[in-house]
Amino acid sequence: MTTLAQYLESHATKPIASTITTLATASVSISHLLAKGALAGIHGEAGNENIQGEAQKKLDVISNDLLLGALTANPHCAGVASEELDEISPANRDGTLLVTFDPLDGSSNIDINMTVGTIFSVLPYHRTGDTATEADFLQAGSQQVAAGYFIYGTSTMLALTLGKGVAMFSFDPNTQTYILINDNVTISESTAEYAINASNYRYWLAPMKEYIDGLVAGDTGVRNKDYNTRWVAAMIADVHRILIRGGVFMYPFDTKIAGKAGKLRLMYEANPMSFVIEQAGGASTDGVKRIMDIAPTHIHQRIPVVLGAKEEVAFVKALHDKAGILANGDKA
Ligand code: AFP
Repeated sequence: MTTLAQYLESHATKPIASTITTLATASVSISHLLAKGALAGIHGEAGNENIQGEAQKKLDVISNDLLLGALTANPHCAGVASEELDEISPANRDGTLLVTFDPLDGSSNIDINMTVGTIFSVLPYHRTGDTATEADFLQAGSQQVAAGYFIYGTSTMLALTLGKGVAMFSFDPNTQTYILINDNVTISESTAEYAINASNYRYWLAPMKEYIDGLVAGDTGVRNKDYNTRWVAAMIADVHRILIRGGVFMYPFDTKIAGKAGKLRLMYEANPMSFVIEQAGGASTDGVKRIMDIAPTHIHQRIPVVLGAKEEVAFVKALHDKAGILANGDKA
């Protein structure tokens, strides 16, 4: 039996091991709060809006504060950026790492007792000034040194990549430790299961409509096989399902909200999940480009996401290429 501490000891540098341990400790507190649910008085709205203009749940705020407090106290952490906070938080001047996180992905699921999770990404800090600034965070996903998520479902689990495959851990409530259950998580290149919010169909670009039309047509269409749909409406749960049993997840470019290319955030959701999926043998694109090659322009940037089984991701990209779609959704 290998604990997370033992795994980190043999697979990670000291700063990375320490940072992941800090994240894991905070995740245990979040998991305990979630387990108490309504009894802890944490259901409902906190009455604020985050930078994305969404209502914050009480537990979003609590989880954010827990992670922020723990990470800024870690001497290896030079700065922290949270999906819930407008500004980045500079931390320790001698730190060598930057951490971004979505404290509670899928938080609209809390009140209905469904799966939520914490997504994190760890980047190197290349000292440019006295303390970390937003510009220091704007690195492509390919620069990540670690990423993963804690999923609070029927059990609490951690999926972690340090850039050499993906390891899966399960939280043992008896010993209060994460135990390694799979040190080489892989996903199949092909699949017959896809995840998308089809209510946005009319807002999609033509290649995405063409792709989904093909899947819906099943064995009577161009793909010659029947597909199944799953949509939890929490990226964390949809991506976890793909890691466990394969599939493709999409939140594509849409014109629903003017000026926003997609719903998901590059720095808090798309990059860390792309790193995990690629390290498990899958692929990830915004339709035009590999997500981890995108140079971020803003810490809260949103982008379209298509990730999972390689065959499907390549098929979607080929349709976008054929249609001459550019990165901003325009046609060439
Ligand atoms: P919340 O964290 O605000 O609940 O959003 C979750 C999420 O960003 C992502 O995890 C889901 O895939 C996506 O929203 C679901 O969005 P729709 O409600 O538009 O299907």
